Amino acid sequence: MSEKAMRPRKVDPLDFLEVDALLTDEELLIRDTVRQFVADRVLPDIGDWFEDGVFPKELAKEMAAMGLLGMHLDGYGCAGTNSVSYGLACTELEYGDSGVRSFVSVQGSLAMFPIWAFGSEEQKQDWLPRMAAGEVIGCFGLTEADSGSDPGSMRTRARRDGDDWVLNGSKMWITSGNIADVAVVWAQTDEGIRGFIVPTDTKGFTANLIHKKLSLRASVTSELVLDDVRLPGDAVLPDVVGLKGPLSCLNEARFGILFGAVGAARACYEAALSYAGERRQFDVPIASFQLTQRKLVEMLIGINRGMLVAVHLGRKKDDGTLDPTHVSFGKLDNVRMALQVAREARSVLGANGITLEYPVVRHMNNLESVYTYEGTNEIHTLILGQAITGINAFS
Ligand code: TGC
Ligand code: FAD
Repeated sequence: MSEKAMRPRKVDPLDFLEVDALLTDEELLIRDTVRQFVADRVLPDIGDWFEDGVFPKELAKEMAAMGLLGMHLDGYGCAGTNSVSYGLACTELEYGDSGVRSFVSVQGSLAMFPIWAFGSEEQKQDWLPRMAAGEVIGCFGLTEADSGSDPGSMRTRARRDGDDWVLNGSKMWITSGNIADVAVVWAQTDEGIRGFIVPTDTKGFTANLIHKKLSLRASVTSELVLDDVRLPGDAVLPDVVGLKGPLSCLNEARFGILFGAVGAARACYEAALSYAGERRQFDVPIASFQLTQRKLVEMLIGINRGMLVAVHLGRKKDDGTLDPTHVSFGKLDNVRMALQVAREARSVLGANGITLEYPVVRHMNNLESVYTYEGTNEIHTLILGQAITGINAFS
């Protein structure tokens, strides 16, 4: 066995464990392309978009042109990249803002994926190319005002009327609801929960914007109301019945989030590291205080650990060995880590940490939503608890 002596080397504070070395040239190229897009098109204006509470819809077509919508799906105009590349794109987008990553997650993983996985060939041909091109924007209606963590208790109902379906009910907290051209809506039927493709200009469909959010402000969040929405028989997704339909979509979106959260954390860490080197108190940079160094080191460890977990889970997804409980592990730990990093970074920036001049408080507030949506921290804890004990502790 040959042994190589370990020699001190210069480390990169921004890629401490050299996770980049685990990525292929193609993955790095995709990552760097999205990073440049975020630097050019998101970072200069995101503070204003957040303050004004707007998602700039024109970004949709630009991201489509880069192949980011339905990026990991094959065929139908989708880019068909591997899962690691999709994850890395999410990391870079969320470095910009969770709202931008949310838009891409919802479009690709929650609106396109169910059509791609459970739709008829006609539905796929009809919707997916236009959605990949950013011409049609989608949203995903699962949550209701009284059914969040427990979507199986949903009350939205679809009933047969001749060949048609008629939908009644409402959905709450729906990302992109007011800008969507099509909603994938999950509803109770006599056969169990089913998914419906609902063009948003259908009579009886309304989207109401949710105001006064202090988180994900650069993202559209809506209530959807379905009042006798009549759809043709072929609006139903034919290939899935039951809660496993929407839960399968969540696996995809949660996978993007476990990568994305590392990007938000990295933005906060970089801001804190740079600020700590420049800001002086007691005649020295605040980075020279042991207490500040400890904060920065905890951030460094969390981010590098999170990226290693993400790449490992991405490789498992690509080789077909990823289980939904692995995704829960990553979503739970990486989002929790990112929120801790954001809060620590906020304290390093002192008073400056509360303004939109820096990215930190924006990410911190956004991550409160990311912590809650796509399965709360508690729900993922119980999914993992059930996986290792065999005991269901949900009720
Ligand atoms: P349970 O009885 O355990 O399962 C019902 C059926 O589903 C199957 N299943 C899954 N299938 C695929 N993937 C998974 N991860 C699955 N987990 C379970 C299961 O095998 C069963 O199939 P079958 O054939 O026997 O019928 O279901 P439950 O009612 O006890 O619920 C389990 C629980 C609590 C884990 C689940 O409901 C849950 O994950 N709740 C959290 C809800 C949630 O995450 N909502 C997210 C809404 S979308 C959103 O937030 C978008 S944010 C925007 C953005 O992403 O940016
Ligand atoms: P609840 O389920 O009421 O939970 C409240 C608290 O109780 C939480 O701490 C929770 O962890 C805890 N709790 C619940 N059950 C248990 C249990 N069994 N054991 C222990 N603790 C428990 N939904 C969509 O369908 N589509 C979207 O596009 C979408 N976008 C969103 C965008 C934003 C900005 C936000 C904030 C939410 C979005 N959601 C969306 C909804 C999101 O998925 C839900 O908010 C989430 O699933 C939690 O549901 P809830 O808010 O009703 O909380």
